[in-house]
Amino acid sequence: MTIEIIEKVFGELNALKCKTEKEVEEARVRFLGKKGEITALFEEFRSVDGDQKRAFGRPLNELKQAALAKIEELRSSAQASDAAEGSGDDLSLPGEQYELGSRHPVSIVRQQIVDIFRKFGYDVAEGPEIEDDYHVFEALNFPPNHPARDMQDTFFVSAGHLNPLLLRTHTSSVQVRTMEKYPLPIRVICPGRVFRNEAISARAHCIFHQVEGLYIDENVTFADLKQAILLFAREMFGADAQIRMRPSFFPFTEPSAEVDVSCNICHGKGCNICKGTGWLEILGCGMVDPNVLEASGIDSKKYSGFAFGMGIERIAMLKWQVNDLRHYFENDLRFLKEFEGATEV
Ligand code: 2U9
Repeated sequence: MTIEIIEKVFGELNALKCKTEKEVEEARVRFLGKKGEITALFEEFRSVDGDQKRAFGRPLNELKQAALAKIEELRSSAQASDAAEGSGDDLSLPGEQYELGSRHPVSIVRQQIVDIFRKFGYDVAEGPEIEDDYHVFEALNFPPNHPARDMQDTFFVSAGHLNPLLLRTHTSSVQVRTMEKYPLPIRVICPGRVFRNEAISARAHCIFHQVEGLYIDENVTFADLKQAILLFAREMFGADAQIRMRPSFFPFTEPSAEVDVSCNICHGKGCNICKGTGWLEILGCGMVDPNVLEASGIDSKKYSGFAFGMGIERIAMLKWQVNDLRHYFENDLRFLKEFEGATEV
């Protein structure tokens, strides 16, 4: 054993470079393994004469400590660069295909209706789905014994007191809140989800969506209502759409009407969509009952207004000839995929 040999191994150790963890392990075996260079020097040290042991013992121990530290240092930098280079997966392989969703037909039609009325200058308002009796019935001129106030027709959240909480049966409550809060004139549409205690069938569901509108100002007349509905029908169903009005009744409007649009399939000739009549019912409307205006603190001698309401699912069924309302709630991808890209008015 000579000091030169120990220094030579020191030199090799200092010059050591490793890129991967595998190379570090090879280096460890080369220096410190069972047959490693440093292990061999320790073997040789055993047979060194007693008086020489002092001269070699210390540098040998320093060499071993330096080797352990160097290997540790190389190992952590190799680990870091392996991690940065990734898992070794082939990144050029094609990625997994994710199926893209598309907008639900109810959302598409809701947006179309909202866009049309925004163009006419209406603001959009939303309100709570859990409402109180006052905003759903009382302020809208429903008499105390009206059937809609019955458990058979309305889902109650809390009953047994004067103003029970319930799931709104129409979005008219949002217009009532708008009248309470904002100054006149008011021109607002209220899209939203509504709830009725009904048996589910092809033509009815216990949850559906509405858009309702309200316009209040001085000198608003039935002629304004008719024009607004005609312009809406033409935007929604095509420039050649015709409308007709039939007298109807709602507690909150007087006079009231139901509106039909000329059938967009047979153009009035009569087909199985319009059941041979040439007309399709699209909405209800009327002049806001003076009692409704007064309940929200509006002077019914000075102001008048019109209101309308429509079911979004119904409009979508007419637009796309869907024959069963239940399709809208079942999330069957075969149905939903038919509306991919159907976003234009
Ligand atoms: C206020 C005053 C009046 C909203 C109106 C209708 C007529 C109507 C139905 C259509 C089908 C509901 O979805 S449906 O079942 N709606 O026929 N809605 S007038 O009248 C209002 C609203 C708010 C303050």
